[in-house]
Amino acid sequence: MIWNKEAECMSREDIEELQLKKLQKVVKRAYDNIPYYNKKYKELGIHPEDIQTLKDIEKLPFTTKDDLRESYPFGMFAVPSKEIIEVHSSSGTTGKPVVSGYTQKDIDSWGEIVARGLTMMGINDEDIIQNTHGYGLFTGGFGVHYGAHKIGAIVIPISTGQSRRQIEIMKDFGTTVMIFTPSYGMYLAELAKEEGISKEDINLKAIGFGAEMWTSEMREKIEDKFGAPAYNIYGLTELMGPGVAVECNSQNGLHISEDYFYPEIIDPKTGNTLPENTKGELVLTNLEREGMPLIRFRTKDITSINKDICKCNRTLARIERITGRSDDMIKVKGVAIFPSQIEKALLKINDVEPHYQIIVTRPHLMDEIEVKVEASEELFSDEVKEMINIKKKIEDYIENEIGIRVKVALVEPKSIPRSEGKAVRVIDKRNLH
Ligand code: DLL
Repeated sequence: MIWNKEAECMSREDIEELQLKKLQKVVKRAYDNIPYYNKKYKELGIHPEDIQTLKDIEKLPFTTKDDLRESYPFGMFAVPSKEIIEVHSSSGTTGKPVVSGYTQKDIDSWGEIVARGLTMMGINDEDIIQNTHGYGLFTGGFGVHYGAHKIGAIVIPISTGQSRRQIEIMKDFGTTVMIFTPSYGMYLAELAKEEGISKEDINLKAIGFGAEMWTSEMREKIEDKFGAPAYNIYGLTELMGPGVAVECNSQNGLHISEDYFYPEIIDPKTGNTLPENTKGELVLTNLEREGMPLIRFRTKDITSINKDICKCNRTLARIERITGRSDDMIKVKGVAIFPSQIEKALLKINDVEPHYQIIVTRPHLMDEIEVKVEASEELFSDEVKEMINIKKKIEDYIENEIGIRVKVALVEPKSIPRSEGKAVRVIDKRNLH
């Protein structure tokens, strides 16, 4: 099933024609109504009429999270506040949070893109969706909720937390779809095991997961523990929330709703646009947004774009699973490290759980990194000798993945704090910001 065949299966030519029209309109709207864009474009001598082709977007400057912070809270709104009916805000691990404002039309658009995504995962009006994303300033809860309503499914707005209750409800209500962050999914799987509930006791058809980075090994574990395929949901508060891009049942990239967002990939260092199928930083432009249209927003997320027609017949371009951030890289001894690489190494080892934390310190002007990893119950009750062997093995595997040796500390099972939203993987104690 395709939710909106007309929009999701257009020819490339038609998509581009539509995008150009929308781009011209949105640039003019931003220029006329948002002081930030007006000032910036005037300073650079840019006028909305300069956009004659899609490529002309490259003439426009980028918008960054810092620009949004400077306009905190409502400075980027393009409409009078009486037209804004809802606001959300990012979790903001660094600095002031970013606020996003929506008009009624924006909320409808949001429902539409999530409805497309849920349909891609094979979900329909017969399904029961347990939405564990937080309902609040975080976009996850409400975004999925609007989409679920649009397709007419039953949504259980349980939100995050009450974790044992989540398991009970899954079983009692006959949940067919779970929506969670990968780290919360892993936690729920662990609790289900404790409660003696197996995947056969529940009847899941699909899992929608996103909001944080994960590895393909993590997906395999989740699919195995819950006995259902898991589909990737991508989004960000600034542009809308979940649903900007969603994976279809081919599980081979996430379809981006190109009639709502114009995607580009740039070299994060030079800002130059990169060709299709090349990895770089994703830059997004809102094509439809009324409340807060952003133009060339630097997401810092590393991915690539593929415009081939998908097996599912959708023509909407696909972005590859996000594999890193152009800014969360930890540099230790000059080596760039991504948490996902450490995760990958850990998932290859049986005696540890994929619950980990990376602690970065700078004790003597030199960066040091320690990876805390939870031992499995079995290993923990074993002899010290066995623990030492495993610790060495983990150090070897990580070294193999990232090229340098890091200290590993095996910690007690369940001692690393569980997250209900995004896991805190890196604790940077260097005070570099
Ligand atoms: O995390 C929106 C969302 C909610 C997406 C629920 C999916 C499900 P923010 O809190 O603003 O919004 O965080 C956005 O999270 O720039 C990425 O770095 C990361 N992110 C989001 N989805 C994925 C994903 C929501 N599927 C930031 N894979 C983004 C990897 C993701 N990273």
